Amino acid sequence: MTGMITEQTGFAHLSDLPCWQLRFGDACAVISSYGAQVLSYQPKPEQEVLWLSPLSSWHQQQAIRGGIPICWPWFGPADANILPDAATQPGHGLVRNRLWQLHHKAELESATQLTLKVTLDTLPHIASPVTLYLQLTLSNTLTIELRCDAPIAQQAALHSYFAIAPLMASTVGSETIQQIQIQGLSQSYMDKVSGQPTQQANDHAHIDSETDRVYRQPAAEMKLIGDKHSLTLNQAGQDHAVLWNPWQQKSQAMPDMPDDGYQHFICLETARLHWQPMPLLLKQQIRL
Ligand code: TA6
Repeated sequence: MTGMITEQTGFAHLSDLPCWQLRFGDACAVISSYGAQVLSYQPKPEQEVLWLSPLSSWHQQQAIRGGIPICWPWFGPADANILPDAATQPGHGLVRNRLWQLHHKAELESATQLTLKVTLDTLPHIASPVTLYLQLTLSNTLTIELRCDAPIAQQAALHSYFAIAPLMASTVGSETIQQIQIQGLSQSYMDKVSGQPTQQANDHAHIDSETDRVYRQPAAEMKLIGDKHSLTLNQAGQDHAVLWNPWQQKSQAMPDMPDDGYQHFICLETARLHWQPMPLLLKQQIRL
C-alpha cells in the first residue's frame, strides 16, 4: 500500500484555509498549515474521529476551534513568574495562529508522513530563533509528534477534540457524552473548575458537568470507551493529561462554538507542563 499527500485549499466550512490531505489505504487525515492543526482523521471513510466546530474561524488571528490545536511554548494563560509581559500574551501560546511551512513529506509503503515547521525569531523569554516541528504519520493509526530541539523552558500540549459520535451507537445528545468512560488518567488532579487539588480512588472519569482537570503523571495509554467503539490514545513525553469539556453555559458563551457544542466532543490532551529547560518531544498516537 502506498500513501498519497495532496495540497488543498479549504476544509469543511473553512473554504480558504491552506491544508494538506494525507491518505493511506482507506484512511485519511487533513492538517491545516495555519497552526499545524490536524482537523480531520478518518480511519475509514465517514468515520470522523475529531470534532471541528462548525463556527470555527481562522481569520483575525483566531485559533481554530476543534481538531488538534497545538499549545506552545506555554499552556493556558502565560505564567507571570516565567514570561515577561504575561498579561498581554495569548492563552495557549504563540503557534495556533501562525502559518507553518512544509519541512518534509514522504509517501511510503508503510505510512504517509508530513512534517510542518514554524520558526519564531524570539520568544518572550528567549532572545534567539526557535523552530518547532509537527510530524504527522498516517498508517493504521494517526501519530502526531511535536518536537523542539532547543533546550529551552517550554510547555506544550496536543489539545485534541475527540468526537463523541463514532464512539456511541445512539445519536449524540447531552446524555450520550455522560456514558463515555475515560481511562488511564491518574488519581491526582487539579480541578480548575473548583480550584482544588483532588484525589480519586481510580484513574477513570465520566463527564456530566463542566470539566477542566489537569491530571499528574497519566498512563502511557488513555482510552475513551463508548458502547460502540473505543478510542485509544498512546502518548509519550507527557507529564500531565488534561480533560476538558465546557458544558452548556460555557458553550453558549463561546462565539466559535454552537450552543450544544459540548455534547459533541471531549478534549483529552497530552501535555508537558514542567518548565525545566530541555528539548521537547511530545507524542500522541490515536487508534479507533
Ligand atoms: O485545555 C483546557 C483549557 O485550557 C480550558 O481551560 C479552556 O479554556 C480550553 O482549554 C480552551 O481554550 P481556548 O484558548 O482554546 O479557548
